[in-house]
Amino acid sequence: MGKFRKNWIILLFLLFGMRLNAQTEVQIGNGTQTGYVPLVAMYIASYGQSIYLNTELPAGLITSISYQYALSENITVSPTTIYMAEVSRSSYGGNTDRVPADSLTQVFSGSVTFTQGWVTINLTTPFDYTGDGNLVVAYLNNSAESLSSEESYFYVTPTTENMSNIAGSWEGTLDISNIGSGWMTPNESLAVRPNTKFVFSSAEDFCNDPQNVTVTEITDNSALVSWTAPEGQTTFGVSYKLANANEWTFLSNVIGTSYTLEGLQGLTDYQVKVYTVCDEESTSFGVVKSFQTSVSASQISSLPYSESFDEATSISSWLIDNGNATNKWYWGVAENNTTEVPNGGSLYISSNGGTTASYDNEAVSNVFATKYLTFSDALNFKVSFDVKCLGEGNFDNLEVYLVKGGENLNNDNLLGYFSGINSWERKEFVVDNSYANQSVRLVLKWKNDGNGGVSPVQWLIIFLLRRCLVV
Ligand SMILES: [Ca+2]
Ligand SMILES: [Ca+2]
Repeated sequence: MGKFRKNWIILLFLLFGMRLNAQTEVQIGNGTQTGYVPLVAMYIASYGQSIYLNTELPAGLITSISYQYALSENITVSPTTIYMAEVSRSSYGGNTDRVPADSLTQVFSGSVTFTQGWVTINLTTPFDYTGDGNLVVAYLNNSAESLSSEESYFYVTPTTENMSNIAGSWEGTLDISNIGSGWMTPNESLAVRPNTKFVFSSAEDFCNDPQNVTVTEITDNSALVSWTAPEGQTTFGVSYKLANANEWTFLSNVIGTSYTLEGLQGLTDYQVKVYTVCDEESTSFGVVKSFQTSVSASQISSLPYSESFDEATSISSWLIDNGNATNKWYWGVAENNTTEVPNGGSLYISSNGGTTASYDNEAVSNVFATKYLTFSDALNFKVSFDVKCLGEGNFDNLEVYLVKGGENLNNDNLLGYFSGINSWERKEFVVDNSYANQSVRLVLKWKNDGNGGVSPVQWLIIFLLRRCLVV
């Protein structure tokens, strides 16, 4: 997390004592009663807004916000998303009256742990508050679980007008652009505000992120990350991780504005983070970029090609793109149609980490598994595979594409879609020599909508892809 340039501020104080207030802390409220703004921890999701008047606040860059947590029991709210906006209003009307989502700016996204006392949240994106309007702060708790059985959590201070609003949900996460009136109570405007502290910082005290971070020259095993230095800064930190990993791996401190990532794997999604190292104690929050390495020669197979999905180590020759979907492709052993291979595996959709070949038919998913091939010279090519797949008609099904060169998935390269198949069936397709002598992608797409459909969907696919002549 970012820190402020403490040393520099102390130095400034020594040199120019008048500038001690380069960082200003403002506290709003010192009440001793407790309440449930900015969040309701009992509910699985909640959304609180509070208004702070421009007569109470200075103008400046807001770099942190603190709330006074009252309980001895700690809670971790993850994900927490905090938004701010400058508004003309100074209060809320009815229970569903809120500052709309499209006028809010996201200033924090991450996990927040509340322990008894003041808890400070350093904003991931500082908010430039001009002071022309009043400040609204919105706190979205989408933890998707009840974090406490208590009913009030924060020290709050009464106000004459309704200066807060809170909505909660027992049933699902909240979409701030569509809170609606159908959510369970509490859904009300309140004449209290949480006791709150803001830190205002002048812009030059803040350790700024690098700008224009880009990832270029991406190969199957390397990529060049480059950036523009903020004024006066020369040193930057670079970390990276697999896109679906939690922990960042620190690579190096760099003096300069580029760094080459090496030793990467082909067809793999990565994230790289670049941050400014302002001094020994302070770094910026960092800018994160995502990229995918290209296919490596060893991942491109020539014909004849077949895959039984029995060797787990072969998975890296396929590109699996599950995005953030609940129903994911797995290369596992829950199903196997190559019965001559005991404990063999298959490629299937699972919503439970590969344990069973079954899907959650309420979680909309579009996921892809791709194999890169080179086709040689032949008049025709045959693709065949075994499939077992229930699903739901045209709504939840497997689509199989054979895609040339730079083409996108479309109806012309769709071989077929499959559902309602409850025992193994072999499917065969023949394509013509327009595929000859070029690179081809075999793409398996699983899609399902948000309701209906038979689970478990099960399939096992054996691809037996051969050059063949058809007369
Ligand atoms: Ca198999
Ligand atoms: Ca469905």
